[in-house]
Amino acid sequence: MSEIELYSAVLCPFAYRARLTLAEKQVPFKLIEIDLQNKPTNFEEISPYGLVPLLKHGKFRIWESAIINEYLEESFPTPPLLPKDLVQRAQARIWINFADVRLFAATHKLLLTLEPLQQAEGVEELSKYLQFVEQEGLQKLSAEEPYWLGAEISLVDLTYYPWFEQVAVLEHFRGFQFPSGLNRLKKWYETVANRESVRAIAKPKEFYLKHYARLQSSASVIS
Ligand SMILES: N[C@@H](CCC(=O)N[C@@H](CS)C(=O)NCC(=O)O)C(=O)O
Repeated sequence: MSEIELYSAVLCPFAYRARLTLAEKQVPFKLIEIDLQNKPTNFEEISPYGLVPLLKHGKFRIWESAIINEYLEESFPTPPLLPKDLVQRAQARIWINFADVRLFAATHKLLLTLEPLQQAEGVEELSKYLQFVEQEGLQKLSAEEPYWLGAEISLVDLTYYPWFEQVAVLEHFRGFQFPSGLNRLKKWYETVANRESVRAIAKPKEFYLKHYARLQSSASVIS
């Protein structure tokens, strides 16, 4: 039996982060797919918040995707997915935090509303965050290099990538338009999308649109 188990859901961008980290580190693990519309009755005994991802390592349980990824980084240090330099490490954490408290939080809010004015505000907020990512993040940290922090892939790339893979859902169901001119961001996306770890599990736009068809007439979150 595999020592590591990951409770996951195919549509969950947070679980996707952990899957990518495990793949990049080539850590073997057992994937346990949870149907979030129909969770096992005892799921909260396994995952205290009732959420995926949940990582089991032997008898220990870790939850919250950003913390799971840091745990994996510390438990399986090769290849490193955080810079050694302390300032760069802090920068990596700033961007991982930005993903959670700004980009993913605004996305959550947008998916939870059917009200046109609130949708327009949500769309505006997301555009602002993407512009900030382009100018403050990628342009300054890695203008000429492939990944977010420079030459090497890091947890920052793996944290953001799943959001971009699902952006068609926001475009189709919530009227989001990817801001024009974010050329560094587009190039970054193509680079990460080409990683073997991503190609092994990436899903096409049609997959997400089909599975989120309910968003047409209901307010929901990515799950
Ligand atoms: N902050 C959490 C978010 C996890 C999360 O929201 N997971 C969603 C799926 S994407 C979930 O399990 N939803 C089930 C529910 O709300 O009942 C993380 O980063 O791990």
